[in-house]
Amino acid sequence: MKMKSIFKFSMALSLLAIMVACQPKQTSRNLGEGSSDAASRVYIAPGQMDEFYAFLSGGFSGQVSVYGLPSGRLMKVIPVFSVDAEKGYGFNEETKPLLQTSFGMVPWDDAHHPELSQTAGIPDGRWLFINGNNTPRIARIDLTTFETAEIIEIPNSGGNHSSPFTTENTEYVVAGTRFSVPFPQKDVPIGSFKENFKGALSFITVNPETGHMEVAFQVLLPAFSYDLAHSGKGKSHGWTFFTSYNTEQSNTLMEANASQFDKDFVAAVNWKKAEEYVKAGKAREIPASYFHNVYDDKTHMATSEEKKTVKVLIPSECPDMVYFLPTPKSPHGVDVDPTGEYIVGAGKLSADMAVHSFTKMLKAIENKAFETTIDGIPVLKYDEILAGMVSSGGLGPLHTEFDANGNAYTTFFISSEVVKWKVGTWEVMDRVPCYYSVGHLMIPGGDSKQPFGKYMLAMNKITKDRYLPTGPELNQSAQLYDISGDKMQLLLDFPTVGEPHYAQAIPAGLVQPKSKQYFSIAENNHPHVTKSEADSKVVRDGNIVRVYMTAIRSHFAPDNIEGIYVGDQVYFHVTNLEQDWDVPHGFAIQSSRNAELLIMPGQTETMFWAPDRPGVFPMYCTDFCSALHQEMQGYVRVSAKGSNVPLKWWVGNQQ
Ligand code: RUQ
Ligand code: CUA
Repeated sequence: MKMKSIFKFSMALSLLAIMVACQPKQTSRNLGEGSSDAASRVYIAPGQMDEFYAFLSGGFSGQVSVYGLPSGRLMKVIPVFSVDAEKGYGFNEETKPLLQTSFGMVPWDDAHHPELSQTAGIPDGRWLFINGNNTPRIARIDLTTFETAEIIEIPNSGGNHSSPFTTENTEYVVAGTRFSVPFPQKDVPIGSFKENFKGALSFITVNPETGHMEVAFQVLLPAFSYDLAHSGKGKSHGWTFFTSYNTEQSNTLMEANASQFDKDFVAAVNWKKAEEYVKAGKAREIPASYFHNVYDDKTHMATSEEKKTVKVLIPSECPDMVYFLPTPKSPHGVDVDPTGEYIVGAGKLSADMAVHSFTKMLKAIENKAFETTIDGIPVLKYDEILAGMVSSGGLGPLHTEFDANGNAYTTFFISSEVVKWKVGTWEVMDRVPCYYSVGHLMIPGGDSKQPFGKYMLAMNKITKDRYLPTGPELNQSAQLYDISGDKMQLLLDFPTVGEPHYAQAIPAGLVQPKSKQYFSIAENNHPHVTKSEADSKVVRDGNIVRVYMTAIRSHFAPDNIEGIYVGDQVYFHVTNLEQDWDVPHGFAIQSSRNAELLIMPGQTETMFWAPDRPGVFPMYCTDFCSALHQEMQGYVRVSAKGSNVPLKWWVGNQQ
């Protein structure tokens, strides 16, 4: 490592420490004039609704939370990669398969980047995708139900961070490995990093009708760390850009060793070209093991399928498919402006931000303006592709989003601020502080062809002194700014669920009309559905007992069961017979080592119960559903193994 860069790097680190330690105390008191005006602009009167749905990732919570903007009101936490006892997600038999992976059932992940599906480059309100980092996966959430509908595992990856950024018509969502890993995964010395490790960039197709995902192909790149991505749009449609760091290819003490080179790369992948190569049979079919899990709204069940191969393209065998764009210095975010012309690489260890021109990039490719070639991938000449530099005076640029008026907004982690600058002239227009140490920011539609603008949400890593203290653990925070004028104005700040790395927002009108109110009982194809109370029953097959139960305000049928023995494996298949909005029923039984069930109207859910001692165990509805909710209860009698209490069930006097 050059002395100069060590110095710069440790300067940045100590600056960060000072900034975090000495942040000025900012309270609503010194927001000064305009603060009451700010309050009125985020105030949604009782009975009124928000203008935008905002989807914030939960980071290490593994979930997505849904907020209304501008109010900042939390409306729902959608369980995605982590089990959620509140909703029975990952505990009931129907959703367990969603969390299956090649490593078995994984009950947690680290979810970073929500990404809305797009049509013609504009968010369309159909689906929300999000990446799982630790066990590389992409999930698809259905925005009619606000539930996780599908999860696909990504093979040959470690730390799926540069994901799931969509292409213009959601042809693909992408996945890039943050941690390069042996390809294929095997037992090799860590020191053989350069020979044995690779970085896979994956392109996952999305079926335009069903949304179903499939790993179409992977592009095998050198073992760098692929950090973030964005797909081209308009003129750059057909390309996806991935940032990389650790082009030094180090495998230890990365904070210093991966910060040596002045420039790392943005990898530009021409996926239309890649498609041609796949069609022409250039892809190698490589053995792999990864899971594809799909939830079906008609059977109300998820199923899991193991996939066994993946198509891999090697750049040295596929010319003109990948280029490296030199970008200073350990870039984090890569963001493409609404026209598709400018590619902003935020070098988190560099003071100025390099903006590349797509037009110049094409010209450099045509003129073969290459600095060198790495593993068959041409490195374009930096000066030939550079559109301009943003000299912001900020430190530690991370992410950029755009408004509809040709402005860009970049977060600076170290100097803890958002800087607004003009696309094309690169001049700085405005800057506002964030409390504290902002990571991502989000403008509704701000990574699309048509930003909806109006608000900017900064998501901050450090909350110290912003809220009443809650012990050592403080929530991360989001801050909402009005960006409709020349100057940004802080309107609101609110704590978040988990650590929101990124968010997306969409006008409510694109989602709200399609929101499902209940599931049709007539169309319920669950294999263990009970469509009417008269059909409720208990069936024994050896030591497996299936309870076909119904729930309706305000009783279960059956609500009394006898003839269950210690050692039985009991499945409660509970169907909620309600056909009305907002009438879920819950189900819980004492001694179950599970969560509750929370069954939507028209849905069937299953709880597994293994009674381990004789007794009479109460069961009840956990969701306040009517004036007689408290009466929605019953009993299950459990007898010693081998006793001869007959199997019986009833509700009311039908015993
Ligand atoms: S990250 S703060 Cu997207 Cu996970 Cu940049
Ligand atoms: Cu059903 Cu409470």
